[in-house]
Amino acid sequence: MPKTQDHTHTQRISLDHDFEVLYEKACEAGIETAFSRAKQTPVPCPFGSAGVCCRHCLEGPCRIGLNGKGPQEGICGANGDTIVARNLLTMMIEGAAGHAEHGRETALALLEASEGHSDYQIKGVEKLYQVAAGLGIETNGKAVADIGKQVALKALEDFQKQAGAMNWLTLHAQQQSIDKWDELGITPVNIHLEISKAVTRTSMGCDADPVNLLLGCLTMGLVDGFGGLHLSSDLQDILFGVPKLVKSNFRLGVIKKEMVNIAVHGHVPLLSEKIVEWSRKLSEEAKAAGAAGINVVGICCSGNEMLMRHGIPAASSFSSQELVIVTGMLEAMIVDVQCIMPGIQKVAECYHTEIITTLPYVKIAGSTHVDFHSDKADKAAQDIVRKAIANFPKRDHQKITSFTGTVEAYAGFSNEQIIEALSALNKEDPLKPLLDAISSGAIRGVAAIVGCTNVREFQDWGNVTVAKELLKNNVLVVATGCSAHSLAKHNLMNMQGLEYCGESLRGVLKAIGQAVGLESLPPTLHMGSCVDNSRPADLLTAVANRLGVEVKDLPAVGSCPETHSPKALVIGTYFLANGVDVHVGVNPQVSGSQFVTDVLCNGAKDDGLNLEKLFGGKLIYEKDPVKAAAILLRRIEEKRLALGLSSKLESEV
Ligand code: BF8
Ligand code: SF4
Repeated sequence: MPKTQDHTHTQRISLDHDFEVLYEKACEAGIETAFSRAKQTPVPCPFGSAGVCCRHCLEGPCRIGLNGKGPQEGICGANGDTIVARNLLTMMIEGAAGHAEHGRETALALLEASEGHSDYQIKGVEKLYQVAAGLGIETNGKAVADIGKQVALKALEDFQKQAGAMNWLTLHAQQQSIDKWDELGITPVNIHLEISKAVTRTSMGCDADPVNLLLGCLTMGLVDGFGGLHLSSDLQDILFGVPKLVKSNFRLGVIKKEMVNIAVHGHVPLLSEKIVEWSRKLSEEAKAAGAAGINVVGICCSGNEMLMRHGIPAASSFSSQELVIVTGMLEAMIVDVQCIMPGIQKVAECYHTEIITTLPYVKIAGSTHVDFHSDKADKAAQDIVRKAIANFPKRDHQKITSFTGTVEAYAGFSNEQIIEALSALNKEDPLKPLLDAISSGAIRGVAAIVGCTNVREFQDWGNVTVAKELLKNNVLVVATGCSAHSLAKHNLMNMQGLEYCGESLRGVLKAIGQAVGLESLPPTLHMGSCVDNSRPADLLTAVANRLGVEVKDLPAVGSCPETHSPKALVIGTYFLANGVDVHVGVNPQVSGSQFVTDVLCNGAKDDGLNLEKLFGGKLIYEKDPVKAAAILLRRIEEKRLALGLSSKLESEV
């Protein structure tokens, strides 16, 4: 295992050996993948990396000279601070828009299901009542469909209201936070309005105040958190049910040689839910084609969604998505939106794999397109599954590489599931056992390891290393997104991984697990996809409310060691606006402005705007996962000390 992320001296691309085998196979066959393309451009552009390249008008592109050398202003007079802050906001907009669109599609699907002209039904009735109550919707004597419609309309209102705060923000945020956001003028009114305003302010000749632009970033963080994450998770739970504890498998052995293999890839579970359903219903047709049945596997966050609710096994996180095709055993890869590499099509053309896009605004040249709408979802899913079955006989058996190894993993840790498990220890006050463990120091704090894998990083290494360091030091770790794939593949979501936990954490995990009939809870808890970062946020809010403090006061941190997507940056900004420290392991592209770096990263100072002073947490950029974990552990101990809990820093005071 390498000690650092430097893998340039070797062909190594992943801690997961199976992908290294496939990468070698692809290289030998002359098939290009993101990993080989990354090696062809080993050094990213230094100006883009520092965030000082501006393309906001046709005077440019302009770039600010690095280290004070060369031009320090663009042609219009925008300086480095403005350009860096503006570029950061542009990334935030991109991330928030993706999540907001996810939320809007889900809201429309709930509306159509409630009105009875859709192929979906409401499965999470209890969650529907809970969300309706939170929104102040009268439920007495009303039919489920009626309540569903009211909830969907409230969600859609968050895309159009012109005054007040977003419904989903008041539904989930602590009042103290809302007061702070109001005072700063950053509380979002409606999702589309804020995105449109932010696009306007980043365009040439508009907002040129780096402070104001950074406040705009925080608004985008709130849009993302409430309008993207919370709204999507809530409505998905209402439509498809709240995730419960499931056991499944990770790694490439989940792809079965004798089966028709279908990968679901992307994010919005509307599509993948139907693919899973119809794969089960059409298994006889697969048998008639000579296969043993149909096997659905997950990639990226669609994989997480299907794992959480159906126990569907997971084949790959983001960075190795193309290599799944190189197994030669994938009949179809069905994609919807976000984090889908265009490169999958060229790789698929070397095999019998059919790439099927499903959204009118996300197509890939050369791939098959099947339009997917909630009122014709069954028909589209049947068509897609039948295309996969038809591809099974087209396999080239010379090109197959199969794997047998899988790793067992537990998932399905919604807050409802966590509370249910804790209730087995204390029915009246389920959070108490968790709070007691934190107060006593048996659990030092809580960390959410979230986000991506990144082609330029040694896959899984950062995610797994940060997790192991935190576990060893008795921090409770929850995970979402592609980082959850990393942790699961390396035994951190099954009982084998308990050996990485410190003794007191292991004791708590065992006590809770045994109360619900398991040997233990797994070392890290899989809470879902990236939009499900709403779940750790809700958990922290529940703990803070129960303790009578603010989320910012809790010994809690977020970490995204292998950051790839602007979505991860904007999720991080949502947590920063709530006062939670956020670590990124990949350059956030702000180093071209000392001012922006200071505001985001440099701790509470006496003068000027500063994230930590305003909200209570800061951005931590550290590439080395061991050092990053040490910084996070110290932040946890600082917050324990401030809360009056036992702290390892007491002797320093
Ligand atoms: O939304 S973790 S690489 S797949 S951005 Fe993308 Fe990052 Fe994976 Fe899911 Ni999230
Ligand atoms: Fe250059 Fe200003 Fe145009 Fe950006 S907006 S490209 S800095 S002139």
